[in-house]
Formats: sequence, C-alpha cells, structure tokens
Amino acid sequence: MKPWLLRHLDGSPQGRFPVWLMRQAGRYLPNYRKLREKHSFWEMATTPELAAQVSLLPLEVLEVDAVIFFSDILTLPYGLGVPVEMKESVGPVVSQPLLTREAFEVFTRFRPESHTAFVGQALSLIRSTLDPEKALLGFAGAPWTVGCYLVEGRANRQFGQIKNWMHRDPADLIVALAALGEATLSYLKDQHAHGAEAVQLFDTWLSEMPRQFFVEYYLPLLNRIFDALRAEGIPTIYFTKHAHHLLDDLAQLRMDVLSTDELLKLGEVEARTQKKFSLQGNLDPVMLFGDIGVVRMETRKLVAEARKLSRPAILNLGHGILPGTPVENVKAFVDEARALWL
Ligand code: 1CP
Repeated sequence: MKPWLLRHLDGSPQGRFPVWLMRQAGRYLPNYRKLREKHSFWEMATTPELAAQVSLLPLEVLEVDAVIFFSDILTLPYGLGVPVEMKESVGPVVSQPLLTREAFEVFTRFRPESHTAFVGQALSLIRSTLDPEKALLGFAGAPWTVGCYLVEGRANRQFGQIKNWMHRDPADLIVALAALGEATLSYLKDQHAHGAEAVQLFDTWLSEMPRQFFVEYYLPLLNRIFDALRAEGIPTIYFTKHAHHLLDDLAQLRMDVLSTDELLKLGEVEARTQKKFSLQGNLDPVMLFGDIGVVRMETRKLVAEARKLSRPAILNLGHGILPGTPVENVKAFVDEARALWL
C-alpha cells in the first residue's frame, strides 16, 4: 500500500494533514553537526550508509510523515564530474562555470546508474528501514535553479551571467537547460525506481526569471519533465518561492503539488492557480525562531487555512529550515500540526 501522505493526496481522508519540513535533515540538528565534524558534505552525500543515516536523523526528534533523502540540488552535476565545492557559509561553488550550450552537453552523458549510483543505494537503504506508512521523497534542483549555480559559479543574488545569456539568446539558453532537464528526468526516475514514492523539484531562483522567458521557453521544459513523470505514475511536487509575478502562469504547469512560500495565504495561491494543485507549505521559517506559543498559534492558523482548500494540503514551511533554528520549536510545529484534525 502507498504511504499515508500519498493516500492523503489521492483524496482519501486521513483525519489530519501530513507534515514534513524542507531541509529537515540539515544543519539545525545537533546530531547532523556532530557527523559533519567528521565528514565533508560530499563524503556524507556520496556514502550511501551515511546519507541514509542523515536522512533518518530527523525521525529521532520529529514525528514527520515523510523523509527527504540527504543530498543537494548540485549532486547530479557533481556526480558527472562538474567541479562543485561546498563552501562553509556560502553553499555550492562551481570553480569552472558552464558558460555555453556546448558546456551543458555534458548532461547528455548522464546515466544515474553510473554517475549517481550512491543515490539509488541510499534510497534503497532508507526504504528498507523506514516505516512503510512514511513517505520517502526524492528530489532534484529544477534546471533553471541548478543552471544559476552552474553559470554563475555560485548563488550571487545577481545572476548577471545567466540573465545576460537569456537576453542575448534565449533559445540557446533553453537548449542548454533542456539537456540538464533530460538528465534531471532520468535522475528522478532512477530515484523512484529505488524507492522514492514521490519527487520534489526545487526551483528556488525562479523568482529571478522574467515572465516572458518563463511563458515562452521555460514552462514547456518543466511540463516535459512533469508529463514524463506522470506517465510513469510518479507524483510530483514543484517548489518555488517569491515568484509571485508568475503565479497565474504556474496554473499551466502539470505537477501534482505546488510548494509555496509564506508571503501569500494558501487560499490566495489556490485561487490564483485555478485550484489546479494540492498545496504544500507555508509557515514562515523565521517564525521558528520566535516564542513557542507563537509557533503553535501560527500552526493553528495555517491548519485553518489548509482546511478551506479544495484539495488535500501538505503542511510544511514556506522555505527550508534555517540554520540555528531551535529544535524544540520545530518539534512544536510538527506536534501542533499533528494534533489538529482536518
Ligand atoms: O533536509 C535536508 O537538508 C535535505 C537535503 C538538502 C536539500 C533538499 C540539502 C542539503 N540541500 C537541499 C536543497 C537545496 N540546496 C536547495 C533548494 C532548496 C532551498 O532553496 O533551500 C538549494 C538552493 C541548495 C543550494 C545549497 N546547498 C545551499 C544554499 C546556498 C545559497 O546560495 O543560498 C547550501 C548552503 C547548500 C549546502 C547544503 N545542502 C544541504 C545541506 C545540509 C547543506 C549545508 C552544508 C553543510 O552541512 O555544510
């Protein structure tokens, strides 16, 4: 039988809303930091036993309904040999940025079974020990967001290189991103084959994309990925944040779930996207630094919003948990979410 979260999405009422948190396996957990002192990020992500162990760490403190496997959105390029370094307090840094369509042709060589075999192995390990009622989620970075890191070298918050390329020759950029998109598709299918029941595509920097490029070039690329996954019966979640200029256009995408940021209420996002998707979100991660009473109150407000939606929602944050978040507040969010009925 499918795990609980997926039965809920199918519309069979389960009594309460499922809950998990983006970046739940990361740096706010003392046990993660302890392991990180002994191993580099890539050592942890590419050693199946370690990646599986880290993925399951949140279950020691949180009663979440899903586990996301421990990795990064830059794992696919890293596995292909693109030089991606994880720099402390910076994030991923690509020492030789990919600046041409020819450079992106490297992605046509991608074979998950040889370049990211460790991911499949980690997923199989997790699935073999995880409670069958808890969902195992696969993920990848969306082509635009991964492209931002590959072209810029790092998330410099200006994205001058990739935007320049987009304005100079949008058709050329989209061919480059499509090569990455095809690789991403086979990466996600491989994750499903190894036990991930659903997959999330992270498009953190969609907020930077001009509307015209989205509608004309990028939207068909995303739909090619969502359609191919749907054809194989793989449920999809698409994460964007602060891309409200595209909110109406997002209704034309064909994922199952839209994971949305904290700036708009769920009801408004649902209306603007024509009730096409289940929604996931959207407690402000910053709230988790506040008073525990506020965390509980905001969670109750979120559940009240979710109850009004026309499709089954998944409770989560609007973005990933921030480093330094007090674990007891994360726990208060999850416990409160579980205590409230649909
Ligand atoms: O729960 C988890 O931690 C799961 C694994 C996970 C996921 C889903 C990691 C581990 N990274 C991601 C996704 C990810 N990585 C995104 C999309 C989601 C989001 O917007 O938060 C992005 C943009 C990245 C890129 C990235 N990797 C950053 C952000 C950099 C920036 O420019 O803002 C950082 C700091 C990393 C490194 C990283 N990835 C993951 C962890 C735990 C870390 C910290 C590394 C460490 O331990 O030193």
